[in-house]
Amino acid sequence: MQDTGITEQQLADELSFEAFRQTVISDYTIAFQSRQASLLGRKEVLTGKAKFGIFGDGKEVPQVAMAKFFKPGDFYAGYYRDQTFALATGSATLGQFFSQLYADPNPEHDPHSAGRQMNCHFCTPFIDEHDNFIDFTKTKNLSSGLAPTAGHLPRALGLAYASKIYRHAPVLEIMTSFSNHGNEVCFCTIGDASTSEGHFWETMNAAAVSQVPLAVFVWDDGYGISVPKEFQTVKASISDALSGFEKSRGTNGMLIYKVKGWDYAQLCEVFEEGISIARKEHIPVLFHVDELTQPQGHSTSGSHERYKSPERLQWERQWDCLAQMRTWIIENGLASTEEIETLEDSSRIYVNECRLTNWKLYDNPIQEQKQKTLALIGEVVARIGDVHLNAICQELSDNSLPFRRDIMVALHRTILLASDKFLTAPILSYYQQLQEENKVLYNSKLYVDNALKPLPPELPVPTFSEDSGLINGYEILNRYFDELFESNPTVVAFGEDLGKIGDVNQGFAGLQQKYGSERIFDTGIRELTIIGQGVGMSMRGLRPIAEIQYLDYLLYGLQVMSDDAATLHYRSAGKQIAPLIVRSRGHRLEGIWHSGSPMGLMINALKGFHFCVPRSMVQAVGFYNTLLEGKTPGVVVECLNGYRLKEKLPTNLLAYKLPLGMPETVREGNAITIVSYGSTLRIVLEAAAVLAITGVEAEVIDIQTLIPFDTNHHIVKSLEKTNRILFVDEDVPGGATSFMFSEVMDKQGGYRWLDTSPRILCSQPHRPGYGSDGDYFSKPNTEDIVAMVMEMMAE
Ligand SMILES: Cc1ncc(C[n+]2csc(CCOP(=O)(O)OP(=O)(O)O)c2C)c(N)n1
Ligand SMILES: [Mg+2]
Repeated sequence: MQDTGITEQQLADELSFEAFRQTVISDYTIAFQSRQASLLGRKEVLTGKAKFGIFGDGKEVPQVAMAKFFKPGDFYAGYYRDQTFALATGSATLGQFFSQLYADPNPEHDPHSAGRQMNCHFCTPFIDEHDNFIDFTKTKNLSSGLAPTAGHLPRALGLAYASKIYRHAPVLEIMTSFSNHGNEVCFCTIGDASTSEGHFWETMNAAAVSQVPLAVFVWDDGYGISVPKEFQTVKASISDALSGFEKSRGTNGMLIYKVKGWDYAQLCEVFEEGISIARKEHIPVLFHVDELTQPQGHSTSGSHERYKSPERLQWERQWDCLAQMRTWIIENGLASTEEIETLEDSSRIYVNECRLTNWKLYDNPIQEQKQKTLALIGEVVARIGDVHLNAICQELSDNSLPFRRDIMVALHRTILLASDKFLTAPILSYYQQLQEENKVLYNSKLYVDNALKPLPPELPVPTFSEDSGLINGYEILNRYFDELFESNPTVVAFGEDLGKIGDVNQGFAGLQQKYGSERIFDTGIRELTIIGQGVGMSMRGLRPIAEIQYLDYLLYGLQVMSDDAATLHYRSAGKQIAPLIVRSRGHRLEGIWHSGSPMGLMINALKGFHFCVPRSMVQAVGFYNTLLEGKTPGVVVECLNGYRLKEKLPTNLLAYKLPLGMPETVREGNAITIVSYGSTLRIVLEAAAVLAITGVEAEVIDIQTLIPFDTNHHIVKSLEKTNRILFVDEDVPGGATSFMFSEVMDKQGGYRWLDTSPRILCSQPHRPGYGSDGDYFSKPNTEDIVAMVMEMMAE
């Protein structure tokens, strides 16, 4: 080495100082650009280019700090303030930020949601173009965000919990593209006010009990829209409120740090320590990031001057994290004021360029549609000179910021009003072309592609040997789960009383001892996070069976199923899946809260799920096999009163699969079609036997799945023969019977085959009274069915 008078140590120090300096400048640049994006974003809304905006201004500095410790393999579940984190981790670009703000439906422009989500809801691909999981260990993985506050916390628990399972279950060691020995942390963010939600507390408790690598960052800006934290959180401090959760020697619990959100150096130090412990030891950690601000207020929907005092506003200006970081950089000699100003000037230009570029990407295709539409309508006007058509043209021509819908309106009106069908033929064909295109843009990807197609009818069916004896329904499930856990290492099952005693009806009896408590385990009484746990785990390649002990308690978990799991594939425009299976038991048993059959509620809340309602445990096994073959989330409702009914044990428990959306005719007849499912189906069969004595042969159809519903229109074929139809179940009036009715009458055109008015028989509108008589007088029974059929036969 040439003698420069500088020692190697000095050189190394200088180099490392320079590297540090560069890192800080780079972080500041990202934070500054993010702020510019927020400022410009708000303007885009005010000038009408975007409908609504919610931004991460005031939260930039903790997010560049947090991003430093987010490694390939890690997962993120957060909320709408995290644009800086998304930019700093390379998960989003500024252009994409603007595309999402404009609701650009092109997935190349907004790969996070293809314009389906409000802005600042980020997501990275979890599956490839063939719907197979990617290698998660090589990428930084952002699970798709949600707008319902704290709605993502239960999923975050599951994403973190998967690390625990991957670390401890030896059978999963082969899953090397899913986990590196469970070293992945789930980073989860939440606003201070949203910690008031039960979701937060349930998740914190579950994480602290379970000891999973979950890192929760609370962005505390003192407000939830206008309501200050004094009204949100006990002692107005989430870290104080959680102090009892803190881990001490020999206990479980979590680490709790409190740190000021404008203190870049301190944030880096605290995050580094907490994350490394979470990663290594699987201890959850909470970072209470205090003293943050909201320079532009909550969203574009209002101004914070309405509820913040002048003193508070002044304080926010002074302690704005970006301003503080800037001062810190200059005071510590990391950059001069001039250097910072130069960087800021070029950043302003750059962000504005990104805005413009992505505005054009969004707007150009619509302008092209507008021009083409004007030309097409113009041709007709030139020929027939219609005043109404002229007005349509004028209106569209004057619209400088058209939406796709404005084009459709103009085309539709023209087709409707122009009398000459020959002249409007090109307009009609363009209209139909756009309809198809818009369907793909706005109505695709609710289900994983092809998953709604029923499986082919030549599927393996249950087979029985000569000596297949009759055993209890629960024993069939127990033998099935035994074989399943032996054959498929990715399956895990959990719920209340599911581990040690093997569930309240013994479906898992003895299996925890055999397959280990990493894969079959008890949880606390916390349905919301049982579901969330299933969602997060299934997103990471496991096949969780999340058990809700009784269907009546599904309501506790329904929000996560509906808002998160059911919307995931749609809202990520096909980039993510959550193929969890929710197992529960329902329909009639005893009393108000152990007899629930809220099928209508579920049908409406769970579009995006498959929903199976097997009449027996043999059928239930077939649906578990089918769901495990697919990639769509599913629910299986076993019959609560079916566990001790005797069924024949199939010899091919793992092999047979029941098709989805294919009803089965379980009794043939030509007098009337009776449609039902689940526990009520057995009562319908009893009624059919009674009716047969009177000479009325009823055809009984088990619909088997409510979603999808009778995709081949099997029911209407029966109606064509019988000309009478009755729908029976034990849901409340207006529930699943009404759904089945409308499917058959409306979608299948069943009204064409009716000789008498179609009927519905369901439960009373109240919950069932307790005991056998409570059941008899609250839900449809054999006599009710027979009486109604006789009435219909007499018409
Ligand atoms: C379940 C639910 N309730 C209400 C809202 C409306 N809302 C959106 S954000 C918000 C305030 C959230 O405040 P905080 O958690 O402190 O986050 P911040 O916006 O301050 O970062 C409210 C009430 C919602 N999105 N979801
Ligand atoms: Mg807040």
